[in-house]
Amino acid sequence: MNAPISASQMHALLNSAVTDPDPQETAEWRDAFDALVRTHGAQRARQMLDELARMARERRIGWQPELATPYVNTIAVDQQLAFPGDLAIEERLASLMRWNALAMVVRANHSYGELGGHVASYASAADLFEVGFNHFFHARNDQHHGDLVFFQPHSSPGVYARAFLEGRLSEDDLAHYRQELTAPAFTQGTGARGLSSYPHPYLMPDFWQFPTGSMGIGPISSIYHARFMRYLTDRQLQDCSARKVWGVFGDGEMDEPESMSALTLAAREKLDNLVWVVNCNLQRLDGPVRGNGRIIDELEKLFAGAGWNVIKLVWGSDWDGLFARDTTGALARAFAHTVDGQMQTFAAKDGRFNRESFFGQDPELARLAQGMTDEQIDRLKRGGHDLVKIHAAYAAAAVHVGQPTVILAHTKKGYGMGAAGQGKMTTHSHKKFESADLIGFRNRFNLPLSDEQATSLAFYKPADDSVEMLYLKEHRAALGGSMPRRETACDVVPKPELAAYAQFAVAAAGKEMSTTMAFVRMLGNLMKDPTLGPRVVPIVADEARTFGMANLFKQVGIYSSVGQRYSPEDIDSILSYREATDGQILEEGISEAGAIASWTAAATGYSVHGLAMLPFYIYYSMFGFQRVGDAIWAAADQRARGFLLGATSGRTTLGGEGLQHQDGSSHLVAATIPNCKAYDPGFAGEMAVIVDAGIREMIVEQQDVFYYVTLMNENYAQPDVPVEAAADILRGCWRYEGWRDGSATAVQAQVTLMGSGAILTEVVKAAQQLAAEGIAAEVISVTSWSELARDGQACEARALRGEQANTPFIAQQLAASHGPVIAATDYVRAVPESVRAFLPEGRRYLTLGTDGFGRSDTRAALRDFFGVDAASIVRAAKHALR
Ligand SMILES: Cc1ncc(C[n+]2csc(CCOP(=O)(O)OP(=O)(O)O)c2C)c(N)n1
Ligand SMILES: [Mg+2]
Repeated sequence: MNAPISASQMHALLNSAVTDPDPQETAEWRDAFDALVRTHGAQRARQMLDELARMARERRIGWQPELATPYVNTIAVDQQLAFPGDLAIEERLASLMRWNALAMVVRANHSYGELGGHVASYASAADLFEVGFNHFFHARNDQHHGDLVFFQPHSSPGVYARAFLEGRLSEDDLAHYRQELTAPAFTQGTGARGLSSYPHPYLMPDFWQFPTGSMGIGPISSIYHARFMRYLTDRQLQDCSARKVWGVFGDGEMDEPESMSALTLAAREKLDNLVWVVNCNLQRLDGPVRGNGRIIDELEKLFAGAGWNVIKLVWGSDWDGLFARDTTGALARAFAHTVDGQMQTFAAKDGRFNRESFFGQDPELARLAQGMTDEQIDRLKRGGHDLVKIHAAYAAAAVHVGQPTVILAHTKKGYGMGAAGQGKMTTHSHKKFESADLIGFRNRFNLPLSDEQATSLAFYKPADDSVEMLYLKEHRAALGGSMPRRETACDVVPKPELAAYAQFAVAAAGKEMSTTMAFVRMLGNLMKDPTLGPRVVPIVADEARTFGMANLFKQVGIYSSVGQRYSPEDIDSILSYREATDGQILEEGISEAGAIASWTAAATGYSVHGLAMLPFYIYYSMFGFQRVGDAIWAAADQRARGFLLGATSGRTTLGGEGLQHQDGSSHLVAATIPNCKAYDPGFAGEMAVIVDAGIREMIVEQQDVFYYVTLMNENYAQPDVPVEAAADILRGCWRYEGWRDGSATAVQAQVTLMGSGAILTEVVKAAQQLAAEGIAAEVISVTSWSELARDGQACEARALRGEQANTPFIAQQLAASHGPVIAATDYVRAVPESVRAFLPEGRRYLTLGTDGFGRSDTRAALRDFFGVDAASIVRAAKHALR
């Protein structure tokens, strides 16, 4: 509680809405309990309550303890750690951050009204950030691998403002907020750099670590990063025990399913290295988060129910005295009836209004406010704006053991924006400030600015030798230096030769297998490599058995922070289910959102931990780009390096599964992500060449790309893949000669058949059928439509720039043949259509695809239905030759 609240106050607080049929009896019970606490202490009281709860359950009286606590601070004044800083200096610093952040946004919009930007979010979060920066967020240095901090995206101007005072960004840089292209650094390579709208590691690779711009992705990502740090520690790859993950998120953001979906995982895994600060400014973009309720209460129940340690940070220090004087519990009663929509109105109005409307609702409240001026009432702080209270909450969270902590910080949206925006419905995007508003802001925060400086939105930086600057630098130095800071230095892990782990796939000699089987065998072999093996992170979302990976359970174990506390049912089997603290597989259960967050954590280990890891997340291809595409987009922003394996891929290969499982579009989406290299290999040997090249590119050459490879579950004879074809396979297509069975008769015409993945075998059958009918065909195995299209686009772009234009690779590959070209895939037609513009001139191009909904039937029936089977390809070829 803020002040040690008396028993009667608390009683009023808890029972304000309940009518008591026998107050005397109640009083007797209360007195008895009071006496128990007084004479035998809290431990005995808890024991007694447990006993009563047990009895209540026995008698089945239908009672459940409320998960909510009163609308006051969790940390009592007498438990509050003394503030270790200089409050006045920190308050001045916070005010400067507020000012520079505001000036940056408003200036950008004075120049170009279309640029956007936000003031109100940071205005509410500034103190939450500042306490972290001054006292808690540890940067990476020689002694400490660094904390991970997720910043609320719309508050990025505040983070830039701090980087400005710390000397990391210049005034000129701030003047290029949201002008990344017009900034001189973009065009000339030197000078002011543009500052990205939100935290984007892709755009500011030495600055931002974690992309949070898409609501919900930061929260879930932070949980899986915290869990991945445990994984690294338990597997003895890196000791992360001294590091924390801090995340500041919005209260509106908590409505995102991703924000909530892994709360129980965090509690189950006892992630006490994780602290969330939910900035409860009670508003989102359109209006109140819970106008008719209280978001803090709702979140408290939710997090407590999920097993988190909840710290409510509701009221600032000036309320301590009010609570202490409130002998009848009037404040508590009032809060219990005040919903957030009303609380927002109080935030938007002045002291006089609040005296009349809030304190005026009850004579007891009015009495409490008697000695205060309207100005003092106006300045009563909410907990999330009080540096002392925030520090106490963070300190308690930092030492809490056995649970993740959430701090529910009560703030005002647009804090200090005055009539221009504080608590206003429209404050989220408010960025037009009249001169009077700016002067008001200056006065409100005692900024050392003249009228002229305030109205001209001058940035302000104190002198280097001022107490503020010395304080700021000293505190950051003690915490390892500036943050956020993204680093990329990591060791190069040598890669085994392809032949050492995948010879069986490249020299398959006609052996029947599916590309999934081949992949799993390769993965098992790779994990045996003494150097690279331990860096491999296999990730599944409850589909390991589907993909034939059950043998890995025993071989490398499933990661569990507690080992295996049961004897598995299949203990006698050689493939038994084995959980272990040093287990290597991350089995995420049925959560593609969780699995992709896990993959992102591993795929960015090279940067976040300076430790290159090699994750392979294998899943139903339909539940990847379609299901968690935005999370993959964020991983791309975070410059992830790893493999995504879309298994049971395609729309017709996965026979019986039907509409919701059959994927015809993942390659279309994958193609839209610039640093994603997407491949749809038909042969095991092609797949091996691609995976091998990916490992080299990501782990050895340390390029910021990730690979998407589709795998099939259809068994067929796998040909040898010649070593000379490797380069073409990686560029996107190669001429496959192995299909010729010698049955060709006289040459009548020529046709080229292109196909990829699941449909390559149909293309081969079609070529053989055509050849048997005397129509000479050629087969081009396409391994990546998107790489071919990108190459074509690059050639075209060079030509448009007037540079030496080379021929697109696909045109080169087709140059040796003539006649029409037929392309068939298990994806929508837009996939093969993506290369149309880059074919040699004058060649007829017909594409076959699987547009529409999938359905369940046999592969043969499905391929016939979608028109991608051998017969359809033959028909198309003959049609084109007519
Ligand atoms: C997935 C997603 N949907 C919508 C948005 C647009 N958006 C940006 S901020 C915002 C409101 C944020 O409210 P809250 O989380 O409460 O943060 P506050 O600004 O109030 O601190 C919305 C809807 C987004 N960025 N991401
Ligand atoms: Mg909010």
